[in-house]
Amino acid sequence: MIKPDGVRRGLTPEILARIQKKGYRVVGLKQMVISRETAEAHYGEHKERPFFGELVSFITSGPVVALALEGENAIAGWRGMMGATNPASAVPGTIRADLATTVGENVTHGSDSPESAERELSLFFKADELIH
Ligand code: D4T
Repeated sequence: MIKPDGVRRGLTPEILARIQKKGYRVVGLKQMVISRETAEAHYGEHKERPFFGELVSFITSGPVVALALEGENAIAGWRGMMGATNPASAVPGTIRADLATTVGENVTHGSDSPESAERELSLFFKADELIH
């Protein structure tokens, strides 16, 4: 997902270009504003964390671009392309190192397991919206 900061800053084409150059297939792509209810479901695992409220406010603060990517080792590979959650610790060349400065607004999100990918994709896409 390209988060609202990334979309607001006009970084969508830059991020899509990185995905294309890497070689992942974009099987779903949708710009949308996430409802509070969907945001709370999406970030359910962080419910007890002190930053949960801010996280939900931020992710619903403007349009995001939801992406469904396919490719060999796409989950680990995309997380590698994003870099560490905190841009200050991210390795140069990663999206967060190159394009972000704060942990709260770190441009992109990626599912961290096949189970979370399945859960998250079903929050944002209907089955017939994906091209396989
Ligand atoms: P996401 O889920 O956005 O891909 O991020 P990560 O998988 O890299 O990181 P995470 O789950 O630990 O955090 C989710 C989300 O919360 C924001 N965040 C995180 C924050 O605002 N303050 C914090 O202290 C932390 C740890 C950033 C990403």
